[in-house]
Amino acid sequence: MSNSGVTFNSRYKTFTVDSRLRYFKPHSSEIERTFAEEIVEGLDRKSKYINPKFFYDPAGSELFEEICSIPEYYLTKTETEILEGLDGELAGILTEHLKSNAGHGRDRKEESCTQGIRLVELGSGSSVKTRLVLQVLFGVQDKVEYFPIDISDIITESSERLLADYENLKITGIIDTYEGGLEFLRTYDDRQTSLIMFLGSSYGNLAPENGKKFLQKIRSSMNPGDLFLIGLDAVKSASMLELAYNDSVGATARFNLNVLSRINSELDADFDTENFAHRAVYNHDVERIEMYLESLCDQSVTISKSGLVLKLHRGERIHTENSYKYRPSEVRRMLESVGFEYRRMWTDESGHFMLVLVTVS
Ligand code: AVJ
Repeated sequence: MSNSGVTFNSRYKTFTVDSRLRYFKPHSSEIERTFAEEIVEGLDRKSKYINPKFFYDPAGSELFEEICSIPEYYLTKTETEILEGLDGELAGILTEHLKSNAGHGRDRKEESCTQGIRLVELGSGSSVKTRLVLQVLFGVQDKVEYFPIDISDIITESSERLLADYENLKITGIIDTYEGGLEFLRTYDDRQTSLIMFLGSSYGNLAPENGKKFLQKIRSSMNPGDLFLIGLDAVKSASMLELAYNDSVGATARFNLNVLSRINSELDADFDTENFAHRAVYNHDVERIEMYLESLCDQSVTISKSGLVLKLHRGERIHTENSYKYRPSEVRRMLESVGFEYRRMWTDESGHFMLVLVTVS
């Protein structure tokens, strides 16, 4: 992999692997400073928290993949099942959509409309789901350009595997936050129609006000004719939810604790993971799962690169994640309130999970 150093966007380094694969990544010092700063900000206060985006170092991403394969964690399975069932219908919508856009007289050049749709994915997710959507796209056009946006380097691995299986696929990976990646794409080019996907209920990490801001960010990064497909977990019984976040093989616990190991290695800290326990509880009032790391004793932890000595007493909790659940009736309103045009919602038979397609006109 060579660093061509080129760039139309100086925040990023470009890694060109070959004509079908390249990555953009912000200069590393920038990432590290942010991590150290955000960790102090979250821990040097009375109610302590760590942003869940920090779960996804290579080990954390692997643990998350493991979680996705556990039966109690019904989210991935259910969403995949919905995707499998909608291929014909989605292909129809995309074909229709391309036709009506071509005659719509928008800003883009006429010929570019025939280039079809590019796939932008927020979070590289499981490549099983990506493949299902790529399959639909290859059904309606010959070539596809895929832009995974992910905070973790893990996209480099899944990309190689995707390219091996799809000859007419080109991948431009953006290793950055979602906001950074969307910003990047705006300065990139806007000749193709984008299908932006945000699957797995990752949106559920955001509290309503931040979620709304984020949807606005997505909305404003889109051009007329672009599509947005979002996967959301539905409100359901507390027992089913709590089981999904307290799995029987302890993968979710390891995933939660791994963020401390990550802080240890990247910020020179001395967390002893044995001194913490994983907790996941459903909060009925705000309809979300809350995850914590609970201190099992009075202890003091040094985080050198953050310049912080952290004191925790027994039973004190660090809040590591919120995972909001949604009611079908509120989803449409939520999306329309930021200016999306609602197209279609798909759910599984039990209504455990939702996929929603919206557009921008
Ligand atoms: C990736 C944010 C959707 O909230 O269900 C899984 C992360 N945390 N198990 C979720 C997660 C614990 C997951 N999201």
